[in-house]
Formats: sequence, C-alpha cells, structure tokens
Amino acid sequence: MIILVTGFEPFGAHAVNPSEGLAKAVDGRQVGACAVRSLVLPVHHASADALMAGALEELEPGAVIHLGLAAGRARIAVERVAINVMDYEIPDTRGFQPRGEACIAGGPEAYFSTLPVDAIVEALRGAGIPAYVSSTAGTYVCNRTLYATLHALARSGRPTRAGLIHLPLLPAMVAAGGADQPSMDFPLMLRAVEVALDTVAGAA
Ligand code: PCA
Repeated sequence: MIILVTGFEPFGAHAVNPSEGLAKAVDGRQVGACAVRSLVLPVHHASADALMAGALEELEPGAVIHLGLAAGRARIAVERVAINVMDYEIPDTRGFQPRGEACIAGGPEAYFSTLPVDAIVEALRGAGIPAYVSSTAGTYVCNRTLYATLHALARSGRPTRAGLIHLPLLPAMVAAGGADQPSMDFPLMLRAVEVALDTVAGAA
C-alpha cells in the first residue's frame, strides 16, 4: 500500500513552508508494509486539484495525509473535518481570493477526515509530542484541499483514507517575523509525521 504525503509551497508572507520540507523528507520511505510517496502542492485550488487527481490515479494510494502550515497553532493539529467553504483572508499564490464561496458547488456541507484522527493524536501524545484533534481546518487552501480530496474519493468509490495535519510555524519563521507566536522545530515536526505514518500504516 502507498501512503501519499503532501506538503504545500510557501504562501502569503511566509518565505518557507515546513509542510514542504516534511513531505520531501519522508518521500521514498518504507513504513511497515507501506511505501511513502510525497508531493508538494501549489497554494491554489485548481492547480492543487490537477496534481492530486494525477497522483490518485497514478499511485492509487491507500491513504493520503495532507500537511499544511497554520500560523498561530501551538500544537500539531490533526484535523477532523473539512467544510464546503472558501473564505480566504489573504489571496492564494495566484491572486485568487474567494469570500464565502463553496469549495465545490452542490457538494455536501462537510466531509469528515477518514484517517484515524483520535489514534494519531493519542500516538503523538504518547510520543511526547503536543497534539490535538482540531475541529476546524480554517477556510483557506488547506481546508479546500482536504474537502476536494475527500470529495474526489467519495465520488470515485476508492477506499482511500484521507486527512490533514496542520503544523505550527518553525522557530526561525517566528524569529524573522518578530511577533509573539508559538513554534515547533523541524525535527519534532518530522517525528510527528513519522508517528502519524506509523499509525496510518498500522491501521491499514
Ligand atoms: N497552509 C494554508 C494553505 C497552505 C498551507 O500550508 C492553510 O492552512 O490553508
């Protein structure tokens, strides 16, 4: 079975995106019986959709773990739900800024993550990593991406599980920004992704 891990390119005022480095760091790894493949998505819904459609078709993954940056979060946030709303406080990297539009017109109001979110959080905490189940992934591109992936999977009838993990800022990003913001260093975030992969591979 393949586990597809995606990260995002930098966006907004962020010069880097930890999710990009994390996705690249686990690409090609073997976790139990699962092979990990990764993909870095642009922060624009249509281009991300095109890459995801190709990857789902080509790799036929058993699970998808989207990773994204969420400035202001102090812990690893395992998202429970994606809602059918795009309400962007800042434009995406193509200048697109929907305010209160549907991710997919006519789609269900929400999709729940099909990853074992509680088990992932429990495993993270057991490993000494601050983590929680989050009940809002926001209304920006990460929420849109999780919604679109779960919608595509529901329509295709594939049994693939999918979810999203939001990550805090890196310490260097907070240092550069100068604001009073929480952060987590890259090695601990990488450990968190490894624990999530172990949990998903174990549940497969
Ligand atoms: N975080 C944004 C989009 C890309 C990313 O890494 C979000 O939380 O929507």
